[in-house]
Amino acid sequence: MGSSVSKEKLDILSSQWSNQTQNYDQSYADQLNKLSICDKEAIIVIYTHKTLCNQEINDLKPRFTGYNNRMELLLRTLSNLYTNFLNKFNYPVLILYENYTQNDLSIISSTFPEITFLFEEIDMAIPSFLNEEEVHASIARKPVKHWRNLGYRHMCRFYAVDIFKHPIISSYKYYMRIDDDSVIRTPINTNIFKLMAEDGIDYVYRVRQKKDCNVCNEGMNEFFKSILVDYDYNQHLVPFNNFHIFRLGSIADKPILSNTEIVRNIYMKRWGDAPIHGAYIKMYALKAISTESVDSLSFEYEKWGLVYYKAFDSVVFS
Ligand SMILES: Nc1nc2c(ncn2[C@@H]2O[C@H](COP(=O)(O)OP(=O)(O)O)[C@@H](O)[C@H]2O)c(=O)[nH]1
Ligand SMILES: [Mg+2]
Repeated sequence: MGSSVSKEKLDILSSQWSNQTQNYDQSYADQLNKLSICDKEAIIVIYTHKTLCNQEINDLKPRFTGYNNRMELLLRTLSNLYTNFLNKFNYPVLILYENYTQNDLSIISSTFPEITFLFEEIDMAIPSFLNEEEVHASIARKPVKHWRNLGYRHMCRFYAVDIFKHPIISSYKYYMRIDDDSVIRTPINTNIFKLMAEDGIDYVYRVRQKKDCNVCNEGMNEFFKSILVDYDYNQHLVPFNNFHIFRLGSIADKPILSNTEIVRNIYMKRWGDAPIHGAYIKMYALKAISTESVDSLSFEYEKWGLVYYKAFDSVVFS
């Protein structure tokens, strides 16, 4: 285990961060002190909520059939993550959660005693520079079925902006996102983070999206064009990023992260974090690689893709 974080340092970090979004309590400080933070290489991040997998969701996502709620999906995700990656490469897992009880968290940590967990309750609000009623009215419009809800917008904002200022995550060199419905199906025998360091890779994503929804991302092309003349949303990479790895040093100090238009449009126009990541990659010429699908396996694709992780010899879906 590494050295503990001083209370003073934690207070500074916490006050900075709670100005942004989150509040920390003492139990968080205690957990943090238990985390081995000696090795600042990488942390795994899972943003989750414990909603029910009801019939409607099962119809939309048949792979959820048999699961009662997303905590059950999360346990499956953790099981695969441990068996196929963490048991060889022991990185901490930060779970940002909503609607889980303390008992749920105990079940999660006792089911996986080998995993070093940090739990943090999500406490996001609509930013004060936005009009709450307008945000709710925009969400209620629902012009497409995947317009989603407020919680989904908080999640997009987290991955598009807030994550890079998170006091714990930002102290690591890399973070890996994996969703509660993502499954690593076969062993990853390579230390992905070391491989990225060796090859100077800034961003690893699941697979390229042909295009994202234009209804959701209204105005995004014009916005990024006003910053970057040759930006073209329809041309450049939009990654499926429900599994991705970011080298934090490649993005965390960039001025774009302070541009409130991004946050405004996530709430008002349902801009997605994936095309926003694509724009960052383009703007800052980040070296991004896909764990790209192999064409001959394309018959295995589900709606969102069963993806063969060529580079890491693994299969993930989410
Ligand atoms: N806390 C919280 N997490 C959410 C919410 N909506 C989605 N997520 C999480 O964000 C990730 C992506 O959501 P998902 O519903 O799988 O979206 P999709 O893969 O884009 O269809 C998952 O890990 C979800 O648990 C929400 O309202 N609250
Ligand atoms: Mg998903």
